[in-house]
Amino acid sequence: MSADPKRQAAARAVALVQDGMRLGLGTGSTAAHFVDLLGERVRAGLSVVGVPTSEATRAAAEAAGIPLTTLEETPELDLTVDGADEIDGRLRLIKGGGGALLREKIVAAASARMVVIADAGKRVETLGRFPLPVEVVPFGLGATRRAVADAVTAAGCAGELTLRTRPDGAPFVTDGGHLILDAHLGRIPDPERLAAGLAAVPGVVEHGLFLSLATGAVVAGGDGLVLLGA
Ligand code: ABF
Repeated sequence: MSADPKRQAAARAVALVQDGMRLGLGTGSTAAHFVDLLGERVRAGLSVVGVPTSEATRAAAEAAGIPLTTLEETPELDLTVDGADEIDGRLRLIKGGGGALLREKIVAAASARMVVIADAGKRVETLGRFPLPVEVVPFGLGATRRAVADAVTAAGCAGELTLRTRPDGAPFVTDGGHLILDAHLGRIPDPERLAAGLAAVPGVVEHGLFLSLATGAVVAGGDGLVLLGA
């Protein structure tokens, strides 16, 4: 077996895939291993269809020979396999470091099961060390930013909001044409409260707290493969 924990986790998740499944295909370097390994099984005769969560994953899945569909054609999925930036002991996640959180959340919510694949470094006691992405529409950015800051404070958190930029300094624009505010909070004592507060802000399209969405996780690293609910 591969020594790379991300690939180990992906390989374990590929074993959960059964013939005929409708799959959500995640984004990021761990999910890329899953797409690669799933492609091997498809080329060996496995029949599945997948909905990609980003243009990057669409390209990788097409290159791997995985048949693709859309949520218009296939609104209910059996299983989504995706990475995460943080995962706590209750399978609550921070996602969106790669900027694909909106499609990732839509696809996860359309899936009967969502299995997270990650290396052990992603496990945390308390969410929040990783900056929480908040996807916003460009219109009204200043006002939305103030409202997001108020929601953060009301949820008992503190920290800076930064507009995500590309390496050339231009604003990072998501696949949906939106911007991302990263909330550097350190710790999020009540993720449900913060999620509700952010969702109530006009101009916020989505945020990176994935709560009650993951049904299982495969975490690879120090202790070997650890399955949480998967
Ligand atoms: C996606 O990719 C994101 O939600 C998350 O931000 C990131 C994890 O990337 P990696 O697997 O490369 O650490 O799953």
